[in-house]
Amino acid sequence: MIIKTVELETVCGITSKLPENTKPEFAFAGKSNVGKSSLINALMNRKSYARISSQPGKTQTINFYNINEAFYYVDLPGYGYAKVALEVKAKWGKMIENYLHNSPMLRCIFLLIDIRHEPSVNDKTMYDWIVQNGFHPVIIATKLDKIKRSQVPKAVKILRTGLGLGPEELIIPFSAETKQGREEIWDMISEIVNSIDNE
Ligand SMILES: Nc1nc2c(ncn2[C@@H]2O[C@H](COP(=O)(O)OP(=O)(O)OP(=O)(O)O)[C@@H](O)[C@H]2O)c(=O)[nH]1
Ligand SMILES: [Mg+2]
Repeated sequence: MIIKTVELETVCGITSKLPENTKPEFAFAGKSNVGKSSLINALMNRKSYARISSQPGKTQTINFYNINEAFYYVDLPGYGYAKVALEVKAKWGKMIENYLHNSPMLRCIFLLIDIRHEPSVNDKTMYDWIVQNGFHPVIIATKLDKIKRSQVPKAVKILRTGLGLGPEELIIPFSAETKQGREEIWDMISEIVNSIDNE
């Protein structure tokens, strides 16, 4: 995919109204620190346009990145970040739920899970929310560079079993370090954008 323009167009906090976008949206959900912002940077061909941090809890707003004036990447706040008051966590949860529920232009949700870990209770809850809202999440197994190549099939299987995925549901292993998996994700996005253009 050729990335011509990238613009952080809208930042939504807990009290902000969601934008009424007219272009397709692709959202990225997952636990805090799993690599959502890093994946978005890779998909924008930018090193650090989306702020990333080794400290979990970096992205605390819903950030809409306008790509090529054609579609949006939506960076969601990470869940499961321990150092935040329960009250704030609940508000983030509501904010994410509200977004899933009230976004007519949302076309695809990528759910990111660290390839090294079994899905957590929060991951499963997020997966269920997505499905309950009528979407089929695409699972991205992040930080692929952190495990040996020989361990990948087993790790993917653990994710599949942990989330209770069917054989037709997709898991794409990805590394923000090596960019492995990026083409596959880009292809998927292009296909959806093109199918909408041709409607
Ligand atoms: N080795 C490796 N490190 C990664 C990868 N992706 C992200 N990281 C690192 O993981 C940390 C968290 O990455 P972020 O992209 O900020 O994670 P996030 O999911 O946006 O986190 P929040 O905004 O807190 O929800 C950073 O130190 C990144 O450099 C990857 O594919 N490989
Ligand atoms: Mg982030």
